Amino acid sequence: MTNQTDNVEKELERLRSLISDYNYQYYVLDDPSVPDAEYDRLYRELTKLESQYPELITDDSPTQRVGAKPDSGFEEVVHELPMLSLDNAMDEEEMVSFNRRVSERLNTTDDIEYVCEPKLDGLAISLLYENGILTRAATRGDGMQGENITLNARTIRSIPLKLRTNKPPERLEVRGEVFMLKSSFEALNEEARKRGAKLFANPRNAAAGSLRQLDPQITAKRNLSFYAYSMGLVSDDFELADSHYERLQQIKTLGLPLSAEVKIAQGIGACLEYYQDIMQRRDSLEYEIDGVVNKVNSIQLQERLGFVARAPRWAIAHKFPAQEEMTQLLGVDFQVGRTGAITPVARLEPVSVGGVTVSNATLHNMDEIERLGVKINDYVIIRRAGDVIPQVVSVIHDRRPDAVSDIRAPRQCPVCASPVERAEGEAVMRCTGGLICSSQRNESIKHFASRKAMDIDGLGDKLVEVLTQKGFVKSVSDLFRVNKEQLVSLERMGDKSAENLLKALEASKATTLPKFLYALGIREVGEVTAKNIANHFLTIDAITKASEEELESVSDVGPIVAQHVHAFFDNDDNLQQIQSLIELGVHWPAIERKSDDELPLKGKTYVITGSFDGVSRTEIKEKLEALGAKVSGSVSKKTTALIAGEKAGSKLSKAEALGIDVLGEEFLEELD
Ligand code: 5U1
Repeated sequence: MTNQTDNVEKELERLRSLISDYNYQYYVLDDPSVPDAEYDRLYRELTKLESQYPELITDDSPTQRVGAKPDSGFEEVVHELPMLSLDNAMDEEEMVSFNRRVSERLNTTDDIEYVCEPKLDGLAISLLYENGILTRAATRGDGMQGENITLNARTIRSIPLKLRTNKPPERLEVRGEVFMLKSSFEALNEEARKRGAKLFANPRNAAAGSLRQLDPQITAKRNLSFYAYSMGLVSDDFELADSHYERLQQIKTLGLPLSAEVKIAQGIGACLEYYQDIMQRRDSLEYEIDGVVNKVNSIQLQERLGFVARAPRWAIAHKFPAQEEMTQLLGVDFQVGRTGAITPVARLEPVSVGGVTVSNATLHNMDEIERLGVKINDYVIIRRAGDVIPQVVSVIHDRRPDAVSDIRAPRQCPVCASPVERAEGEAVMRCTGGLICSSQRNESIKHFASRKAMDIDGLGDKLVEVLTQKGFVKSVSDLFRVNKEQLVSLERMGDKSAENLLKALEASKATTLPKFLYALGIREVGEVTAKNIANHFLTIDAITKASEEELESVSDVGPIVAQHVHAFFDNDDNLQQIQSLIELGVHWPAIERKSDDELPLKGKTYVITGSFDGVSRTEIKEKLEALGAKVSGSVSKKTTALIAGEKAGSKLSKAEALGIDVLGEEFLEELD
């Protein structure tokens, strides 16, 4: 080997090792030590050097995650040790019976030590490392035989291609779950919705669909995640720990990620507490879970307990109440939104889903109806997860009644009878009535009054409906023209409430340009885009006069958004409304031009956890970023502060342990 090649190899090794360390800190320790930009810089450096010396590229290099599409489908893989399934406990009583059976078999009255883990709603896979290198990944399949998905598993960034040890075992099989973060799922569906493409019903289906792609390039784009939960085959040269918990720590030391929620519980009482606690925090977790897995911790006791059929006697899945239920589709209503978008909404035979009665669910658009193949009177599966609007996820074709009827797209707006149009390549139907359409008008007024827009305290959706029905309000500017006499004439509106509403209307006139712009309800202009446009042009006058080209120079504004903004201000009625609002007293302070360095949160790093009233974590992130801050996924010494909402979990404990400032919802108001 020449001296130069020797040096290049050393440099390649240095870069790969640094990238591997950063990956480990990010995915396994959940504690990144370098900013993304530094990671990207090293990655680019490695790619460049490898392109100059292709003969020195190794299969375990981080640049080699995405390979070429194989010629044929997935090969079969026989699991040397079957991949077991888990028995389920559907309620506390069944959990108590499970614990009793364990105690009786072990002939003990002492508390059993369990390990509690979240039951991730994903797909079980097996990863085989031979001499430290990932050589094969396989799906669980039927437990005996799965499919070889190595090329796809290699694209998952949290799965190391090489174990972090100098003395790797000859063979080590790690088992765990591939899943999709809720945020990745939402982004994937949002992008599909924009393209009018098929939506995934839930993160699990999205993960399954992504893992079973024949082209690894597609899987690579899907942002899948992995958490390990056990070992399978292990060669004799590896010294296994005596407890499940310690074995998980061994897996972690080797570079594979675990859920941060894995805990030891002494006795069944502690298992049930863990279950209740994590169920409470379920919506604020970054991934979907459908229960808790409880495992006897001691391996010796596990061995004494053994198996029945294909499930271990030492483990059980304590399931959460279902988020999906079956019901009948009674009819479909078409709702018209503020921008004219017409959404089919399923009217359902009311059904309780996880304790909440659901009688409506979204069907998104006509493409989705076609994809589902759903007809009126069909039995359907509906799903309710977190705060998201319930949705119809599938049809039970086997139960189709004789009398079903097609769902027909309306040709006319169901509210104002204006023609409905559907632009080429768009999945969404729209009412062309504009502000003639009372539904569009009402929805625009509701949006204008809402908290993140003009924030008119006490003017909720119901009251807007009443004011428009009575004919007191026909446009957003009319809101500032209502008088006390009109208000007290409304049902259940006393003198005091009327005065309070008038005061709130008056107070709302003092706003900011970004909020005002957002309140106008321009298509595709959310809070962040409104802020970017306002900060770019500084005055409403400049915004109304901006060309599409000028609008496109604003960060985050592409040709479509620019077109919508331009079209909005090209409309005389809209300009008239703005003029009236200003004449009626709506005002805002002038914006001073700020360079990036002057952004108020420049140099600060925040972590967001838990849930917040009326605002998603993504929205908070976007706001912080617009003010120059960085938002990180995990708390570390470098975190400026943790912004904690309801049901904050491990991130809050970590911030407290590190003495990091914890800020509440009030902080978000300061950002406005
Ligand atoms: N968290 C977790 N999920 N899960 C699934 N642990 C776990 N363990 C499993 C399965 C099927 O099986 C082992 C108990 C054998």
